[in-house]
Amino acid sequence: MSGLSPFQDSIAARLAPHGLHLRGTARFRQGEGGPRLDGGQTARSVLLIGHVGGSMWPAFCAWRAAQPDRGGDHPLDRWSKAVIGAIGEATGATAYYPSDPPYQPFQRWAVMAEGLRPSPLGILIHPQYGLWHGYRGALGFAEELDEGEVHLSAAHPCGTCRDKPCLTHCPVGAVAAGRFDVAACRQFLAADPDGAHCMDKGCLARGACPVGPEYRYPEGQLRFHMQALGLPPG
Ligand code: B12
Ligand code: SF4
Ligand code: SF4
Repeated sequence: MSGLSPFQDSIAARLAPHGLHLRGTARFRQGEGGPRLDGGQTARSVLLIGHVGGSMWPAFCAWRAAQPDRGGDHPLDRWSKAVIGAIGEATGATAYYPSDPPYQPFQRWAVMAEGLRPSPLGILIHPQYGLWHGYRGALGFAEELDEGEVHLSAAHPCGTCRDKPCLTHCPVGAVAAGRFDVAACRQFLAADPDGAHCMDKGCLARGACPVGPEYRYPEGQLRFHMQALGLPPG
């Protein structure tokens, strides 16, 4: 992103040592459904924060190794809150996190802020990073902040992807356009504890996508996300 205000640049600079990126700014007009701020007002701007490829993995692993309990049951959420929460406090923003219920519409915000579109798998595809990116938090402000330049004039990659290998590589057919059979996926993951398939190598459907191979997550990160997906609901 560029064309940012010095304020947004300063937030990007505080995120950089943690391998996190300022992904974009979603702006809301009055009455347009921005999230609620801690003070009770409605946010006019939401800064979206995320990782691209394995960008946050070294900082997260270093933090985790230094925690007596290795970060507890949800270490990535805890790390995200430590990093983004501190920036929120310093800037007077309200912080939101993707895994905190009630779920905030992170994907809708990403569509607004980055112009992304959904892949057949449901997750948003980025023309450069492919399916290898995600969101770690967001900061809400009462002010209208600059939108910055959204560099997404590139065509939606799925529109020109003829064979759509993401739809044919799941060993149990858990993914189809517009549908994700989470029970079938979890059953398969649970029956594959030695990690011969997805647990070790990452979701085969996601891995079949040819966009952004250089952003593919490192092995440790792939395993970490798969273990989280394999947990029973609750
Ligand atoms: C609940 C949840 C799940 C559930 C159920 C997902 C589902 N399909 O219903 C489970 C546990 C199964 C799951 C799995 C995964 N998830 Co998930 N999940 C969420 C979570 C926490 C809430 C989603 C939600 O209900 N939002 C509330 C609604 C109101 O928000 P919204 O933005 O408006 O939601 C829109 C989209 O979700 C979209 N949508 C939802 N489902 C589908 C399905 C299709 C086919 C399409 C086209 C659109 C679509 O329509 C909604 C309405 O506009 C979000 C984080 C968040 N807060 O958004 C992550 C999130 C969506 N998940 C994410 C990811 C990466 C995954 C996994 C790949 C995880 C992994 N371990 O690798 C898998 C695979 C998902 C898949 N193939 O669909 C990322 C997506 C990033 C991206 N690039 O888009 C998010 C944003 C989390 C993050 N930290 O970045 N997830
Ligand atoms: S394999 Fe093709 S259709 Fe599937 S997510 Fe990648 S670009 Fe889109
Ligand atoms: S993790 Fe494996 S079983 Fe689950 S959707 Fe991906 S390819 Fe299918």
